[in-house]
Amino acid sequence: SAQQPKVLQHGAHRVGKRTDVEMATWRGYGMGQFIHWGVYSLFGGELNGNYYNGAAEWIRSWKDMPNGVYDSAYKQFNPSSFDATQWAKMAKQMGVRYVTFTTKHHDGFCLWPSKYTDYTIANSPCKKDIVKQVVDAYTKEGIDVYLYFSIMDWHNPDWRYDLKTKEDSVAFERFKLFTKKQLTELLQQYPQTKGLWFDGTWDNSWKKSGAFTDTLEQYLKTLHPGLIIGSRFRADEFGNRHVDATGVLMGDYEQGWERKIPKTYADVHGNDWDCVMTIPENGWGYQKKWLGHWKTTNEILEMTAQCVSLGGNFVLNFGPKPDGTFRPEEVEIAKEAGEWMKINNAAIYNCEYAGWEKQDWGYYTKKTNENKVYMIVFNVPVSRSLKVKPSKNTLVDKAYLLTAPGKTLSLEKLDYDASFIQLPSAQYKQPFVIVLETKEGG
Ligand code: FHN
Repeated sequence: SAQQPKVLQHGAHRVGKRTDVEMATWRGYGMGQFIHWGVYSLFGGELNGNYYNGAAEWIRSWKDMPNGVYDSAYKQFNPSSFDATQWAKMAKQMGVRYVTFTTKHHDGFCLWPSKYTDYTIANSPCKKDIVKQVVDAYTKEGIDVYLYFSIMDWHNPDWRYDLKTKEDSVAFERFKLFTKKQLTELLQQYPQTKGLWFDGTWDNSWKKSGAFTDTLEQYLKTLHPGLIIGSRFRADEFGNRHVDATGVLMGDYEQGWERKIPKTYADVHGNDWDCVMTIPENGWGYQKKWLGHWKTTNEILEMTAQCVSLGGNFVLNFGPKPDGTFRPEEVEIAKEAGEWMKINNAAIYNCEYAGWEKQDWGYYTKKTNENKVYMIVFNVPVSRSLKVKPSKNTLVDKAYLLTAPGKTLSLEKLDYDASFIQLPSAQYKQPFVIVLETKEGG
């Protein structure tokens, strides 16, 4: 007999995308910024001249880290040059439209003065409420703020990786309450928050708490209507994460695209999604030495275009130094990306998957609710002929460079459904955008 779909109590509560205005705004962001900052930044991946061969924000877990050294390091956290307004202005210039900021990473250190633990910024020499300053400064610049929060908390004695004994369960009950109180506190103290970005939710203890995670998510959303929470938060009653036992996404968008980008639209299964990316190969918190390859601005812009062309947002991570300033490479990337975005953002903001067959020169994006498709060109062939093949029943009416709207580019029809655009002879040193005005037909 045919298999009946499982009836889940704590599975997804919605099939398909959210249709509200908050989520439409999220969908239109195009580009975002991630910031990892905390006690780990003090180490910068180094301990007594040795470099940690892992992501710098994980250094507390390094076998060479002597007991207690990390957990008392916050007493040195004193970012004398931290200026949230400067951060927000740099982000604004770069052209990002949302930021995700680490309120608490796996080490458990809180960058806001939480009432529920002493392990906070209030007890460091810094004393400032960093989260408040970031939220206020970015909001003032018109950049939406999302709060990163790690459920896994290495500092809290009640945290458990698994629930094997009665004692584990008792401790974890306390931990769940602590988590609920901290999240409530964050939403109440920083009401401008648009969403919560959860992490550290992969352990058995959390996966065995499906009912709790579901109830908590609903509670947070009641507390803060419109709140956006991705698929990393909860589990269903069988311990499935991201996608429930019936195959439906749990959460407002797919949060699994970390340091990887889907190749085709089929890969995103009709969900909203964003990709979070590091500039060096791996590592989110400040690393004194960037070993290996780190991405150029053009690589970053290409990733942005690729994400938007497949209906997602691209989020670039920054790891500020312990003094609160950004390393020069990050400042440079933000500046260069911003210069490009200033000219070309029409092809990134409020754009979506165009549904046209991808071509080798780059990426198509489509302006939501408009008859405009953009070609973001990264590779100009020696022939300077760019093939354009619209989706079925769409015709290209007019083509022009985004920077020269008055000069129409000629379209040479190839067959019933494709054309060549001949580019003017010039040196193409930067990625650029061609606008296609479209109409129904064909
Ligand atoms: O372990 C963390 C890591 O340190 C970093 O915060 C990233 C960001 O997406 N999330 C976790 C790994 O998935």
